[in-house]
Amino acid sequence: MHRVLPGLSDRLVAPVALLAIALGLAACEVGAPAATQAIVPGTISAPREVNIIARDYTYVPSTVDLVPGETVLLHVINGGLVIHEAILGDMDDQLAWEAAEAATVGAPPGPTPFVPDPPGFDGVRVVVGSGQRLDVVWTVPADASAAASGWFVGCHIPGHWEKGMVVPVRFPGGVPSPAPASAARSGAG
Ligand SMILES: [Cu+2]
Repeated sequence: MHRVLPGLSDRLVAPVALLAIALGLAACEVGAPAATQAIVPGTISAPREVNIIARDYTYVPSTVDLVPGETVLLHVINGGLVIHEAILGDMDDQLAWEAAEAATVGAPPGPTPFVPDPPGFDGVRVVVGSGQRLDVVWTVPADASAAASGWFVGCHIPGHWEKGMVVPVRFPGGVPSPAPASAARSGAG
């Protein structure tokens, strides 16, 4: 479940803009992701803030850390020039959304047509226009790390997944989910 918090937007735009710039600069550096501090899992009364910045056509950060069962306050920011979305879910969810949104190809310009959640979807979907930011409170499913295919943040606006607009989710103590191509091979388990 999730809810949108439009009231926070004005106060936090400046700090988030600075963060976006900082993250954008960091993304230009070559090498492995920097070690991160231990995560204090968020709770319903004190959600942990998580920034996801969409660009044309990828995300910052390049790996999103989540703790199963924690409640997070997602700040999804679109720093790109076209509409994007952040769908957090396992690979089955990603492929279901890819199929569902393929039906919107050829729609007239304007807001993305309504697409219902695919059956069994327990992730979250946040659609953000260029320059827009949405804040969403969402609880990570407690069994998320059990998904054999791994979890990802992906965009299924038609054509964007093909451009590689997907980054892995990493759960504590684990390694990032394998890239989609290799995820398809590691079905055992
Ligand atoms: Cu996109």
